[in-house]
Amino acid sequence: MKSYAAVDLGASSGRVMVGRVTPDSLELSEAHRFPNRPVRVREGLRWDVLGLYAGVLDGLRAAGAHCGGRLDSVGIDSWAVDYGLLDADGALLGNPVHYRDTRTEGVAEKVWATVPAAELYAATGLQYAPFNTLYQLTAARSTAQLAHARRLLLIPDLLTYWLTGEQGAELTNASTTQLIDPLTRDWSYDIAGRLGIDLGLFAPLRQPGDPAGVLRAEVLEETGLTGPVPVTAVGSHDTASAVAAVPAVGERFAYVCTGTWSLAGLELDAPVLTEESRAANFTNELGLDGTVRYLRNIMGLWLLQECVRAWGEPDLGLLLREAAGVAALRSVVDAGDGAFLAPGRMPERIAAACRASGQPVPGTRAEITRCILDSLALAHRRAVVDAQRLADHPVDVVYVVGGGTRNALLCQLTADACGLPVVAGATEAAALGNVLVQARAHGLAGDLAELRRLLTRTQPLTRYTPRGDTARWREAEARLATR
Ligand code: LFR
Repeated sequence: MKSYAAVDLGASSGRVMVGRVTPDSLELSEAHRFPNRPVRVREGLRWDVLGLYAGVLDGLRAAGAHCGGRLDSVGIDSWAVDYGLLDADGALLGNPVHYRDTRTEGVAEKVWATVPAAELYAATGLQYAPFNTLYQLTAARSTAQLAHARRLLLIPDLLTYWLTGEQGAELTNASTTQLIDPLTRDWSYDIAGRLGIDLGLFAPLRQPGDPAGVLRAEVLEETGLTGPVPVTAVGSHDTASAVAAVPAVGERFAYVCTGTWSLAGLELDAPVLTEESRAANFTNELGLDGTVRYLRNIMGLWLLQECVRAWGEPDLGLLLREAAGVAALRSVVDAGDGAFLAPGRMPERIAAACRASGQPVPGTRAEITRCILDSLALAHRRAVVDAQRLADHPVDVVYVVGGGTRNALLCQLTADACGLPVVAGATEAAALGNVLVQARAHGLAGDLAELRRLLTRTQPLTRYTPRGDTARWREAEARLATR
C-alpha cells in the first residue's frame, strides 16, 4: 500500500487529502481543509497565496500524521489561469491577481485587434473568457511588476516551486493560458510573438506524471515528514484531475464537474477548432494521456454560494429542501452569462436577469435557489447537447463529479434536463485524479480506462434516471434563446 498526499486548491477552500492505493483499492481521507479567502485591496482582488502555502504545509503535516511521517509522493492541483511573477532572485513579486478581478475588462477587444478572435481560437482552441492568462498578461503589460518579472508560474507550479525549489509549467494547466497549441501540445510561438508576450517567462513544460523535485529540507522539518518525499506533477489544473477521475466505462459519456464552476463536456482524442465551436464558446483544454477536455464553463454553484453569502450564510440543507418544493422552471437565467462572474449582489443580479427576459421574478430565498438549480441543469443540458453535435460524439450517460454531487436535486434536475441517466460520484474528483496520476507515476499500471475502473470498483456512485419531461426543458431553453 502506498500513500499519496493530494493538495487540491479550490476558489473557496483548499484541502490536503491522503490517498492510499493498491492495485485493487483506493481509499481517500481528508487530512486538512482550510479556507481560501481572496482579499480586496486598493489595487483590486488578490489571492492570499502565502496563506494558501501555510495551509499546504499544515496539510502535509496532518497527512504525514496519518501515515507515520512517510508519504510516497505529493501532488498539487488548483484552479487555472492565475499566476505569480518572480523576480531575478526567484522572489514573488506581489500577490497573484484573482481571475474575478476587473482588470481584464475591455482587454479582449485590444487583443483581437492584433489577432482576430477566430484566428486565436483556431490556434489555441480556447474559449473566450476574460480571465484567460493571455488577457491577464495583456492587461498587465505596462505594470512595474511585469517589467521586473523573470519567471511566471501558475499557482500549482508556484507552490511546487516553494516546496521543492524546482520550476516547471505543467501542461494541462498551461493549456488554460491560451498560449498553447492544442495540436502540437507545445507553446504557440506565433500567437505569443504577435501579442508581444515573452514565452521566456514560462518554465519548461512538464507532463502529468513527471517528477517535480523533492520536498526541501526546511519543508521536511516544518511538516515532520521523513525524506526524501518526491513531488509529482499531476493534472495540475483541477478540472484535468477531476476529468481523470470521472468513473466512466467506455467512450460514450459526457461529464459535468461541479463545484464553484460547472465544467460540462466531453473527453476527446483531438480538439474541435471549427468556427461553429468557437461561436458556441467551447474550449479545448488539454487532459491526461493526450486527451482533450472539450467543455463549456458554466457559472456553477458560485451563483448559489454568492447568494448564500449575501443572505448571511443560512442553513444550506434547509434551503435546498425548500427549493425542492418550489414549482420547477418558473424562471431561468443563462448560467453561462459573464454578467455573473464578479462577486457581489447576486440575488439582485439574478432577479434583474429574470425581469429582463420577461419571466416571473423569484422573490423568496427558496425561489431564487430553485431558479439557480434549474438554470444550472439547463446549462448542463445545453452544453451536453451542443458538445455532442459539435464534436460528432454521441453519448449515453452523463457523469456528475465534484462537490455538486452532494446536491441530489441538482443531479436529478441534470438527468431530467439532459434526458439521460446521470451517474454521480467522486465528490472529491480532483483529489482522486491527483492521487491516481501520482500512483501511476509510482508504479500502478494502467491507462486512463484502467485507472477509471479502479474508481468504479471503489467509489460509491448514485444513479439518477431522467423523469421524462424533456419537453419542458426545451421550452425553458427557448425562453432564453429568444431574449
Ligand atoms: C475550476 C476552474 C475552471 C477554470 C476556473 C478558473 O476550478 O479551474 O476549470 O476555468 O476554475 O480558473
